[in-house]
Amino acid sequence: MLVENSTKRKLAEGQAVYGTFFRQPLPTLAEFVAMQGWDFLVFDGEHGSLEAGDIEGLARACELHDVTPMARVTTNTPPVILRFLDAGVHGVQVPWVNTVAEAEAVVASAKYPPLGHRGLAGSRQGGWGNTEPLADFTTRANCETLVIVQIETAEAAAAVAEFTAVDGVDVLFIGPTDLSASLGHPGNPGHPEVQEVMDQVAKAVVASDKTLGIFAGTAAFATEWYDKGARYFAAGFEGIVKQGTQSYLSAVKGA
Ligand code: 3PY
Ligand code: MG
Repeated sequence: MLVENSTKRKLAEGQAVYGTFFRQPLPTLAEFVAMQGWDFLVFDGEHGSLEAGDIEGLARACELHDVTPMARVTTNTPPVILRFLDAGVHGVQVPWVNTVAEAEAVVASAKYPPLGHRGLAGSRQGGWGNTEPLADFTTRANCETLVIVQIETAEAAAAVAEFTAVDGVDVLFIGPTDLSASLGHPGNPGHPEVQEVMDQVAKAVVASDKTLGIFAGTAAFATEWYDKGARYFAAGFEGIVKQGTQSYLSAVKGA
């Protein structure tokens, strides 16, 4: 149930927030992960097999520990965004948003009138109308829902200044991996040309009233991008497990 979006509040207070993508349909594991101190988990429908039906238990696991449940949806279409939100996530992260019109479409799908045209019904996100009238919930949801668009193509990066003017978008999130492919260096986000485009995107976003987000698989990368102004960081769960495992095993077995 969406009462307060603690990640959105922390961002408004100027805090940095850290989360991890999660793509297993396993609420108990999500609960364990939520207890590790993350600010949010992003349930990944894009690079994972999670469906809206998996979200209810996963979101509940987060809510037990005041961790914000988010979803990365498969596609930028109203019914898809609606089903993930209704199931109980507190915000959506939408991949492959390449034009301003597509960014506006994300907002339209994620917000109720008068800000958008999200379909309205009693849903898990709104407590099925048990705790407040639906009319009040629509106002709350319009304030609390976190809207994130991913900038991960050359086309999107070139349009970043226009993206920063789209009302209702909270975070512009750089996807370094897809961006590397789009710029002709697939799998090499460290390539100077990719870095240069990422830096241009960062400057435009930091100069605006939007939050800069980025995929940050390591603490070192997150720290580097904190210094560039990013405040919303999402890691990959498998990468985090790998780093913890390798750190343990190299300590006990030697490098
Ligand atoms: C990318 O790097 O392409 C991403 O989508 C990261 O989440
Ligand atoms: Mg991507």
